[in-house]
Amino acid sequence: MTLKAADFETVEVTTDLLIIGGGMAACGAAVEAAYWAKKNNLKVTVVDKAAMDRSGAVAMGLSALNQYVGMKVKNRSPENYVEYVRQDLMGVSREDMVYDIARHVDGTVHLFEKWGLPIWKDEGGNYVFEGPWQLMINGESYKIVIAEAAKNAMATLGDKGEIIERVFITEPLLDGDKIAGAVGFSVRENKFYVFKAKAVLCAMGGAVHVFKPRSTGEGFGRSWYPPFNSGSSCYFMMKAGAEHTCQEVRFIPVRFKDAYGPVGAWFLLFKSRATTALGGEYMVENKAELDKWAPYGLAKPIPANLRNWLMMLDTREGKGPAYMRTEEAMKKIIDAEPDEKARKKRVKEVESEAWEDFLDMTISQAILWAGTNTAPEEKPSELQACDPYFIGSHSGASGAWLSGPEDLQTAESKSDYFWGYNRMATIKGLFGAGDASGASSHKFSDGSHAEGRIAAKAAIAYIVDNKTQPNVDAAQVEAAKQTTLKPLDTFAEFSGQTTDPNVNENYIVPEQYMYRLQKIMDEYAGGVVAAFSTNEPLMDIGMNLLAMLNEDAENLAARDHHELMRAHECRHRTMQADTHIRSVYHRKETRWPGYYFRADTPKMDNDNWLKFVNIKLNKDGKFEIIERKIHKIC
Ligand code: SFD
Ligand code: AMP
Repeated sequence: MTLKAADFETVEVTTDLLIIGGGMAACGAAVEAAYWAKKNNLKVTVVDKAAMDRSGAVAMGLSALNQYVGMKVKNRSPENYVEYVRQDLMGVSREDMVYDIARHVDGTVHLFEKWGLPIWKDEGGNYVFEGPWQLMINGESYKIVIAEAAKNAMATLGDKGEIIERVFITEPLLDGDKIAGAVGFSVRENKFYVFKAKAVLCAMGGAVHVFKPRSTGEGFGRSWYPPFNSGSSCYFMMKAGAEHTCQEVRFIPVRFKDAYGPVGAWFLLFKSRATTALGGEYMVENKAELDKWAPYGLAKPIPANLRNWLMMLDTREGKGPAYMRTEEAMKKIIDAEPDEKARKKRVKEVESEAWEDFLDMTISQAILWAGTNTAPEEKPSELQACDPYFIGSHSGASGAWLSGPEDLQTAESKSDYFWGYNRMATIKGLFGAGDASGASSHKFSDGSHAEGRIAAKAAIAYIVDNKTQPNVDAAQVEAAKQTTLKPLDTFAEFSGQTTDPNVNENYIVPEQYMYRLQKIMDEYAGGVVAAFSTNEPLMDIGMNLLAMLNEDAENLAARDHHELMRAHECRHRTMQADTHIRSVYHRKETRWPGYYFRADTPKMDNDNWLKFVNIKLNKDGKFEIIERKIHKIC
């Protein structure tokens, strides 16, 4: 029996605060919302497309907490962190939001430890820093620890605390200029969900597979960013009409080739060098290039995108492959020991730390090392720039344009950066955190959790001030149901017409749709095949092809629950693609050359472009670009 829309029953959930997503930001939001909701007798509902224990980017675990300001142990201040982020993002960041997270993140880390997350300690009982801002952890079960705390907090609300897993959110619901809820469907049961809420906190992560990944065929799905984050934050908030920022600032990590193992521990903890086969140490040999990107290229630490760029210059010239010189770094660490006994002990320690770094976070990299007979103490490993991702919480910056905290505004910034509730979007009652929140990079896993807490506290305050449940128009729900379930009916109606159900003139299956999207982005928006380079004529073609792809999105078909999810992931990714290419198009300069290079405007232009490029989707379906000022707050 083919599954049809009519097979689905409608389940209605009415709540006060709806938290969408079950990742780091959502778990932080749940903890904080539970506390404030209990005080105010409010209901909180969390909905995740997967199971919170292992959902989102931290599913496999992580090996570091990448944001620890160390206000007490290092005597640093949030200002220091703002300076770091300003530098890394080439001057473009919402300093009020970065500061806000930085002042709260240490407390979040201490909570994680209390909840049971093992953070490395040295013999004196002090945290082991990986680099200046990063703490090493035994993080295989990181996400389970964080999800458990979120669930425990939600349980304190009794029947006013509800967690619904395996429900994929497809569309927002609105009441005029206010958010009113969301709709979605169960990926396991024949249930269409209508959530009605006074406030919605969006934390559905970033996006991968918008661009063609390097790993295809048998390796498909193996990318640095997890395949299940598919642009839902961007789609949901754009469709709600919320303004977005930095959608051009995608992230390209340099990683161990093919399995995407992390490099932070190698560069920062083990002090490894990276070299290219014919070019030498690119950070040294290509140093003169940094002058072109002054002042950011000349200050320390050198921004992530410029580190990429110096490597790319070599690989573009055919001097690759690039290598992480693991053998050299390990030898240096071991040789530094005073005698043979100490050296023997140190060898064992370094070997186990190196393998654990992968086993904690990217198990497949350890498997690849084993499968290719790679002993890191004997030979170097290849490094490569990944395909582009959207992850505003890391070293990218894409996300929604949100209100910042009132107390951190200057006389100049207040009118641009503050409109009532911290982390509220330009749509009333809609909040964002983590990857969903833009221009506040380098918050990573623990900063995203802290930001989730900040946003949830403000969302509850908003609900306390705005007690009336928004109206949800039945026609709007019906239209959203139709959009959500239509791919099932399309498949049911037409699939019998061809011998191969994947090929049909009446529909497109999600897998083929995704390949088309990725080909467009790869070739016209500066993906791997284009060596991360694009220009206006290329983007003109790309945008035209995207418009046609958008037309075909109406004809996506799905044969079961899983494929229905895939169909909506495709629609969500397309919104991410659209906002990205339009933002790159508008910014007529190259500011982050190691993320993308505009060959027609190859230089950074601080006089004209040291500002935010924002984008929103108007009710008539047209995109609007808005330029916004950058304010220094410290
Ligand atoms: O160093 C829907 N990150 C690292 N952070 C660190 O602090 N330390 C590290 O060691 C890190 N490394 C790392 C990292 C990321 C990745 C991919 C790798 C390695 C391989 C960054 C953090 O992971 C990242 O900053 C946070 O996870 C961001 O948090 P958040 O909450 O914004 O996103 P999420 O955790 O991915 O959660 C998303 C949730 O949304 C759900 N979801 N739910 C309902 N409906 C839909 N339509 C949905 N779409 C998505 C997801 O299921 C999930 O629950 S290092 O190597 O870089
Ligand atoms: P990664 O494993 O590459 O995600 O890195 C973890 C953290 O270390 C992030 O905060 C990175 O920005 C930082 N990092 C990684 N490599 C370097 C480097 N070579 N120099 C400075 N910071 C780095």
